[in-house]
Amino acid sequence: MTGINYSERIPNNVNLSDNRRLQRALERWQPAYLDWWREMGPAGLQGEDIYLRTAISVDTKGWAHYGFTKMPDYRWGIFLQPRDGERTIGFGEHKGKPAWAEVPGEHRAALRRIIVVQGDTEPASVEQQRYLGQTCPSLYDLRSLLQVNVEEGRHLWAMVYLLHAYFGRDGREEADMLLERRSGDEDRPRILGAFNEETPNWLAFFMFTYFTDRDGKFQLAALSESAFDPLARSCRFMLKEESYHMYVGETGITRIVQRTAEVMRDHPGADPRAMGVVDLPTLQRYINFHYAVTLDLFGAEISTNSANNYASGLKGRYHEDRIGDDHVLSESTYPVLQPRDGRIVSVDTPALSALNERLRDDFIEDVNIGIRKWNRVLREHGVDLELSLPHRGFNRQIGLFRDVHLTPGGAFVSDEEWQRRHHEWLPSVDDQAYVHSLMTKATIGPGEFASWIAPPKRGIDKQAVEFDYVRFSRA
Ligand code: BYC
Ligand code: FE
Ligand code: FE
Repeated sequence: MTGINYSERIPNNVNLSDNRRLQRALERWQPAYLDWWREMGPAGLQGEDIYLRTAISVDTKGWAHYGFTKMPDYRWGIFLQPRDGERTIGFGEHKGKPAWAEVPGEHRAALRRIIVVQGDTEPASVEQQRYLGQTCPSLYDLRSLLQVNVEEGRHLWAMVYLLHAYFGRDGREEADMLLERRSGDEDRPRILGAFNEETPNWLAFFMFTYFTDRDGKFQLAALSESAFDPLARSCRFMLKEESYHMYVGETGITRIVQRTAEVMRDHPGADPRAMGVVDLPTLQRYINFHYAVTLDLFGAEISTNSANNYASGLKGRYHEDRIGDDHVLSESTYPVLQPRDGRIVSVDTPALSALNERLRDDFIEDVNIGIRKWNRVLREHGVDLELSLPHRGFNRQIGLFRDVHLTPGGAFVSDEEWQRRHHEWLPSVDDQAYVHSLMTKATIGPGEFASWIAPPKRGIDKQAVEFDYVRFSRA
C-alpha cells in the first residue's frame, strides 16, 4: 500500500491504528509539537493561507498535492518508503543478513543517538529561520521558506516516530527533549554547531539551504543504507523532500548572482552596493562562512564513532550499492588531508575511521556544481570575476584543522594575522549591516521582487511567477 491514510489524526502509511499504544503516545506528543510550532515556527504567518505541497502518497510519481493551507493545519505525518521485498544489509559485519525490523539491544544507544542528532537539526532550522518572513523578497520566496519550514517539521515527525516506536521510554523522553532545546539557547542549545548559528537574513537563508540542507542530503543518504530498516525507509522518503530545499538554495543564490551580474554589466565601474545589489566579495564571504560551518557537520576526519557505526551496520556510505569494494573496509585505506608542521599532507588512513571524511568529500563534489553554475551566470553577463569554495581547512571548529588558521586559499597564517585579517574572508559587521539594509521589509506585491534578486524562471506547480502564493487574511 503506497497511499497515505489521511482519515486519522496523524496521517501515516505505517498502519498506526493497529498499534493503539503507539498511536496514543504520538497523539500526546502532537499537541506539544503544535505548541512548539506556534511558539517557534514562522513568526506572524500562522493565520495566512499558503500554497503548500503535502505528501499524499509515497509513490515516486504524483506523490505531492498542492493547495492553500494555514500552517498549523498542515497534515504533518509519518511516511516511510514502502519495503521493496526482503532488504539485506549492504555493508559492515552483518553484510548479507536480512535488514533489521527491530533495534538490536547492543546497538540501541548508538542508534538512538544518531536519530536524536538527526531529529534535532530539523526543528533547529525552523527556529533559525523564524523571522525571515518579515523581510521576504517576494511572495514566491515567502512560500519557498514556509514550504521548507513545514517539511523540516515533518522530518522531525519522522525521527520522533522512530523514537516512540522503537526506543520505549527513553525514546519518548528524547522526543520530548527535541521540543525543549532551542537554537542558540545558552542553557539548552541544539546539538550540532551550525544549528545554533543565526540565519539572520535571506542571503544566509539561501546559503543555508544550499550548503547545510545538503549536509542533510548526504547524512540522510548514509542513513538510508542503515541495517535498521525503519530508519532507512524514513530517510529515503525524507530525501525526496530534501531535494526541494537544496533547489531553493541553489536557485536563490543563482538569482542573486544574476541580479548582481546584470547591474555590473549595465553599470561598469559602479559600486554594486550603491546600486542596491549584493556585491561579489560579500557573496564570497557568505560562501566561505556557510561552507566551513557545514563541513564541520560531518564530524572529525578520523572518528571511531563513524567506524563503529559502519561496522555495525547503522550508517553506510553515500550510494553504498554503487561502490565496487568489499563493503567491509577492514583492510582498505582512504586518503585524509591534514595539517602537519605548517604544511598540508595527505595521509592514508584506515578507511573505516575515515568515513566522515569520505562523506565530506562526496559533499564537496556536489557543492562544486552550484559554484560552476554561478560562475557561468557571471561569465554570460561579461563579468570577469569568479566565486570559489575556500580550502576545506578554512575556519574549521571540528576535526584536524581546528587548531590552525588557514586563508581561504589554504595558506597557513598566525593567530595574529588571522585576528587582523579574518574580516577579509568572513562576513564582517559591515557586510551584515549592508545585507540587512537591503532587506528591511517584506516585498509582497503581486509579481513584485526585491531589488537584489532576479525573479525565478518559473513558478511552483505550473503556477505563474506572479501567482499569489501567500494570501494574507488581513490584507
Ligand atoms: N557540532 O567522532 P565524531 C540536516 C561531536 S543536516 C557539535 O566526529 P561522529 C538538516 C560528536 O557528536 C544532517 N558536536 O562524531 C539540514 C561526538 O560527540 P560524542 C544532520 C559535534 O559521531 C538543514 C564528538 O564530537 N544529520 O538534516 O562520527 C536543515 C566526536 O566527533 C559536531 C546528522 O548529522 C558538530 N558539528 O559524527 C534541517 C546525522 N561534530 O558522541 C536539517 C546523524 C561532531 O563523543 N549524526 N560532534 O558526545 C551523525 O551521524 C554524527 O553524529 C555526526 C558526527 C556526523 C554529526
Ligand atoms: Fe530536514
Ligand atoms: Fe532540509
